[in-house]
Amino acid sequence: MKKLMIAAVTGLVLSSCGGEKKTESTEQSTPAAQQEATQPENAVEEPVAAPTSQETLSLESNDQMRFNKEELRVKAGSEVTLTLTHVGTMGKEVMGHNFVLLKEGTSVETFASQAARSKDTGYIPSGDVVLAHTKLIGGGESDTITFIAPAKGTYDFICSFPGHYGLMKGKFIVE
Ligand SMILES: [Cu+2]
Repeated sequence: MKKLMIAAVTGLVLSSCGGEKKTESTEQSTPAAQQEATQPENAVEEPVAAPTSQETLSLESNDQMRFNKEELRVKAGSEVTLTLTHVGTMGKEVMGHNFVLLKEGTSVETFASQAARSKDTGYIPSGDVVLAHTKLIGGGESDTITFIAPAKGTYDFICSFPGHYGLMKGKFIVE
């Protein structure tokens, strides 16, 4: 098949006169390749809310009740994959951690006090102020979540285990 096509192209080139014609002839002799090239363009129009890019974030938490980052940055519209790791050894009953991303303008203090009363749901209270969260993990564990970055802005993230948000907090910046 390849040999046949090369022969066809060579034939066309030989029958034409200029070097410029060579590329033209190649294009004309491969209509199938051209059709394939147009297919991905059509497919792109279908998923309207497709993420514009991928972001991978990793965040550590420890037995000293700390995250290793106070700031996380992503691009608006990107699909974010975040992994929270507990690098300590203490169990989640005494030193449990999670990552909770809050809607812009949420009072961290008010949310944290609601969260502290929501032990049965991993300290995630019901309501609509949580944009994304991991599960509660103990030493040696990790949890990975994927979510679409919210609109441009600065958001608070905390660990909602009782008493942790004072130290375990940071800014999630979408730009
Ligand atoms: Cu914590």
